[in-house]
Amino acid sequence: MALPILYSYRRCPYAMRARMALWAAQISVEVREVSLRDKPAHLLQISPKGTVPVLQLPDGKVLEQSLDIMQWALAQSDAQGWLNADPQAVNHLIHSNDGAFKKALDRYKYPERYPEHSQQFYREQGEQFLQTLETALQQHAYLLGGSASLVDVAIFPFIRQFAAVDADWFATGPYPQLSAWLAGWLESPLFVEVMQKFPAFKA
Ligand SMILES: N[C@@H](CCC(=O)N[C@@H](CS)C(=O)NCC(=O)O)C(=O)O
Repeated sequence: MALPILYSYRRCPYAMRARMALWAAQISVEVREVSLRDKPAHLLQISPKGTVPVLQLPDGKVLEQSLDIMQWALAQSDAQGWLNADPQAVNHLIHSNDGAFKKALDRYKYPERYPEHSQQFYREQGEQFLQTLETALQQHAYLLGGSASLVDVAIFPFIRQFAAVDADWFATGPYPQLSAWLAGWLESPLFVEVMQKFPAFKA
């Protein structure tokens, strides 16, 4: 039987969250690792917006948002209970992550592209979200309680990027719980598995 096709890019945080959910649900997919500079015609045909991840199901249905792919995968199988979290709280945190935090992250990573402000300014903007997460993690081991949920998986790839801009600063900063939470995800067998290198897709 044909497998779902996943257009992915290894280092993309949106693609990471989608792969994490697909792997956690033990759904086999054909991974098509793309070059963002040379997107395959089939990807653009099924999803003209041209972002990854995109999942095409065997019946032809196309999921072109990472969160939709996560939700779909976990609806098939959710052995770890990642969907057992208050949907409103989930949406609120993911909205903050994908919105204001991602914007600050892009500017902190590439300050030369956004010369209106200093890198320090952009870092401080991102830190508002880091502080929210740190406070949550002081209360419980995961963002919304004592066990992991969709929201942890959806957010940690972005915190990974933020932390990596200046690893010394992050490691020694006022975010000990967040650092430990991030380290836990980075060391998890699931993350290691989804970060394996896939051969570049050739149409
Ligand atoms: N809202 C989308 C965002 C996906 C996204 O922006 N992916 C980036 C890579 S990390 C992308 O494909 N950018 C298009 C490009 O760089 O040409 C989702 O959640 O899937």
